[in-house]
Amino acid sequence: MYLERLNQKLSNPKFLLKKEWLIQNVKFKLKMIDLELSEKYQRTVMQKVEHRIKKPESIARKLVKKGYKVSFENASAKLNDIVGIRVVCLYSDDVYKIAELMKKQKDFTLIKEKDYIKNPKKSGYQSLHLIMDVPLTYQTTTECQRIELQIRTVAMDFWAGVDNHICYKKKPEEMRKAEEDLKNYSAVISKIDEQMLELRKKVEKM
Ligand code: 0O2
Repeated sequence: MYLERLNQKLSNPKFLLKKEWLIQNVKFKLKMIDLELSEKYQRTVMQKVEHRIKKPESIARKLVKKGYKVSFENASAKLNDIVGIRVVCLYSDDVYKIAELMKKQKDFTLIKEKDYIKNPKKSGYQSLHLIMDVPLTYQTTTECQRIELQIRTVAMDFWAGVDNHICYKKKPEEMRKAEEDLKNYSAVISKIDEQMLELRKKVEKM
């Protein structure tokens, strides 16, 4: 019944329109950043930008996991990633360039930064997360809406995709070996990212 009520509220047209507006607002900002960086460095910086609105079942699961009652109010107040936007780029230094420019946006407020590149998660997951509040103004009212922006390299994204498929949110015993392997591959990914960056820098000097 809780899930049904949550479902109803999450499929409300006004709710969905606001989320769509929020996504477009952030994507425009990212497009500006991409143009600025591409002009400055004379190469493509963002490889892809994608978004998703978290599904009701996933919201409910996350609320329960965090020890909250399943409700629309708790979802809005307690979860940072009902709207998630992901930017994927080639090189690890681009991740920080994009993040710096996002943090400079006067109308966006940085709530939390999680650097899982400098400090990967136990699983081996690497990505930079910016939790931000974005204002949406309609008539005389401004409402802040939260987003989770994930910025990472193609290699980190590849790793996360495989982890999502094989291990993440699945915890049976037989996954132990796969988890261990994935953790090792995360270190390999890190090394490759470093080498690709060195290679780019070498070529830039030529
Ligand atoms: P989904 O299905 O991608 O939406 P907090 O922000 O501290 O209140 P939260 O949101 O659990 O708590 O923070 P965390 O750990 O930073 O995770 C945020 C998101 O990062 C996750 O959202 C995943 O998208 C991604 N993530 C985190 N850890 C891993 C990991 O080990 N492997 C993979 N593949 N992705 C990870 P959701 O809601 O868990 O999942």
